[in-house]
Amino acid sequence: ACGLFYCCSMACAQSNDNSEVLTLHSGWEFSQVGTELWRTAEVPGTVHQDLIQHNLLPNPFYGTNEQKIQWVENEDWEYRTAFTVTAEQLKRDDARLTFEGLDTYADVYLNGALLLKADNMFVGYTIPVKEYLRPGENLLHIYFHSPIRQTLPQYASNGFNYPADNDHHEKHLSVFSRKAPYSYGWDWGIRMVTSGVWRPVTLRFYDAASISDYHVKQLSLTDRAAQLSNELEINNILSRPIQAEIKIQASLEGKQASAVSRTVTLQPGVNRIEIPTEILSPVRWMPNGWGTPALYDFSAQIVTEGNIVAEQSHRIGLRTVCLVNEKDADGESFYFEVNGVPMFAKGANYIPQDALLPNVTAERYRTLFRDIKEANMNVVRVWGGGVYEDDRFYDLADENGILVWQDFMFACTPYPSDPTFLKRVEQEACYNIRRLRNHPSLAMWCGNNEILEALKYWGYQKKYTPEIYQGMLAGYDKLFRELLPAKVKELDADRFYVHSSPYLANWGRPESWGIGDSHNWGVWYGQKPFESLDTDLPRFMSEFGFQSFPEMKTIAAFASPEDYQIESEVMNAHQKSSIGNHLIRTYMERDYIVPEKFEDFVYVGLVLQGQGIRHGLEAHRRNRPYCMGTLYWQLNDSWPVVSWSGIDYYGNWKALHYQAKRAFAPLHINPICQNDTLCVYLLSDCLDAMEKLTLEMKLTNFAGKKAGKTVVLPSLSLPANTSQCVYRTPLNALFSPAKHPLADDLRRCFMQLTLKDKSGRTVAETVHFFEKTKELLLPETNITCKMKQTDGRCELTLLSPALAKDLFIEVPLQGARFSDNFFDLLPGERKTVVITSPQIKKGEALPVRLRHIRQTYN
Ligand code: BMA
Repeated sequence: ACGLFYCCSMACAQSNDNSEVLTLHSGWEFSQVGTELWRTAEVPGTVHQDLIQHNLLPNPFYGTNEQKIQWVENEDWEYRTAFTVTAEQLKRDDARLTFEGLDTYADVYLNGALLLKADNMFVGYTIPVKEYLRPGENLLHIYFHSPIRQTLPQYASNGFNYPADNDHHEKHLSVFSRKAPYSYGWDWGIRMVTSGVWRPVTLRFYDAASISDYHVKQLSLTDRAAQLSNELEINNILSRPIQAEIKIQASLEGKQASAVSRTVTLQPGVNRIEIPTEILSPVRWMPNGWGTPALYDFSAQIVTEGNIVAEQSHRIGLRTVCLVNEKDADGESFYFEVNGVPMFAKGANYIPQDALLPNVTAERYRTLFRDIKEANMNVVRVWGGGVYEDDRFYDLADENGILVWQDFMFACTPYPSDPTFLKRVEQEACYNIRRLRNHPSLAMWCGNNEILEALKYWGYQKKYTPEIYQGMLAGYDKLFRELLPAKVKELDADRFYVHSSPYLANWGRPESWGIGDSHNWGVWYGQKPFESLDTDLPRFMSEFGFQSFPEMKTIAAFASPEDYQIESEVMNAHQKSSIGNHLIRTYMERDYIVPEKFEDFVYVGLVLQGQGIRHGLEAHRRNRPYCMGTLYWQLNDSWPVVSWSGIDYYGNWKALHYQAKRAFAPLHINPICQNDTLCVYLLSDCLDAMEKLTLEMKLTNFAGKKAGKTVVLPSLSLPANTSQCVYRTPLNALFSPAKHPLADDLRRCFMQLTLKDKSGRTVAETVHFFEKTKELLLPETNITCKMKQTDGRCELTLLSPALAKDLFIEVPLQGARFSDNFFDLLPGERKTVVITSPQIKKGEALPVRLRHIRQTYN
């Protein structure tokens, strides 16, 4: 069902065969159609990047420059390059040109011939070009039609405007194109409707046959053996049958695990071949927190007449992953079972890392996965308003044991469902399912983000005529209940598919909590308190979130001091949620004393977001197995902006990312006060039960004085993979109300909880406050800070005589990493923090600024 054209998964092949691959990334030029002016260009790239490079566009992220760059989307752009082909190369049996990504309406010409009219950014194209090539210089020329002008006639003949409200153009054209939705604007996104050759271009010369697809399918997995089927699609390009030997090898860390070979006759054209392999005593791929994500190196080779004519390889993880979605007494479950064990999913929703995708370097991908792993996450959701990510993304997910929830790229609006559109979607589904299905990290497919919810609850019934609305419903079924599941079934039958997230309905409807996954926007849009997360419990929270401003050094990257006001023009250009500032303030007033200074407001906002979301993450973990996962909105940013993210555009962790790391620790102590009772939960995501644990609970006042009896619970046992309440006490039994009124103690004391294993080693610790931060009688304090600095590293030793709450260590280096930050510096406790950054130099004192909550009262 998928034409060969679209389905070549060559992108992930690392070949040792005797083909020759030219990367066509040099000598490119671009021109605005109508100007005849050609300038140098970068490929892979976008027209925006090239214009910026030539100073024809200002930095789009700075100030209000977003407005100044909008003209680019209305223009057509041409790209061209010349490359040399030798007579020798032309003697090879075949040549294929591969575009891994063209954004979007691209007419491709080679030596005067039209090769391709591309119309889908999400599809890679491989085209046989031998007949078009000539010895010596060859000319490649691509004409990119404006994605705006290209779709205006569709808009005009459509008869209504789609409700794609994140699209910041009055005419919602985004829905007509298979192009990253977020690039048209989003409630955290700059509008940059790009054009360009956004992924690699290669030309491959080879003989006899090529592997157009290699799927390593896991048939069964036990501790004794893994049975696999190597499913190959081989294209014999000769006009006669050829004898070939197909060799399949698998190894683990260089040690051979299996090798089979088979002699076959390849008929001209496409041959489908299945070769079984068995791996004895398989080492399983384990998610982060559960062990090592073991990866076997698989390769398939075609050997004819003693030559390896084609080779493809994949890294394969042996594991079972299923999404258990079954009716039960509470409604319908929704959880991942990995290698037979229910896994509590901990993670976040991922959006593209840049408004200009080709700017994302390998280094940035690596750093992002380091961030994910260090925060004890085991799942990331690739949300449907961005792109099907680069191979590098999934490779890193495989290597780091991070399961991927993969949306198809549809979000927050109905889409067309005419035959042309459906055909494009079919091609894109085929291409991406085949590209991604070998990844052990790929855990599930999801049809779209929030479109079912939108159709039911976002008021379209009133906004549109019954005919249009019925058409939207029918279109939904065609796309998400028919086409996409059929493609998943055909090409990736073992993976779970759900047609939408959330599964059923929205946060306004409590009856939906018990069924499938939920997006809880009761906190934020619904203005419910963070504490509502304790009781508004879903089976799986796939989205909930809260905004913050990025820290000052990120604001300083796009604004100058005169813009440092919440509602300045520049700050507003970087706050895309119309109610965002109001909601941040409303929530801050509930829990904090709202500071007057802008810098302090930014800081307290970061603390607020981190504490609030942590409250939810803990509630979700505490309520397992009813609730079996929590993914907050959102992991990262695509430009410097006010948003729901836990990591800003420059890679700086906000308080939220540190709080997520704490709340997601494999072993975690979670104290919670409800109705004047303190309950202490122990949360474990460990695969082994623990015995003889000791929990110590110590009460101290903010000046460091003992404030009550230390409670010690010895000999605790904690089953594997569980949440358990181990201690419960009325608050007035904890303190000595005879000496002080309880209310006073609650405002000036905290509890330090420490969990030790049988050898006395601390395995978890946390600090608990009994009142909202604004009620606490926080002391003034002087923190001493000693610094030791070498190249790349600065070690701070901090000491404070009294509590410094939510201490934030700021340094002016983008992307600097902190061993810890946004923590409570406890009275009299020495704390060492290590800051790393290539920009730290021995002998150049690093300017460090410390902020804590009490300071913002002055
Ligand atoms: C969610 C997401 C995004 C959006 C976020 C905040 O539902 O799916 O569409 O950015 O809400 O509004």
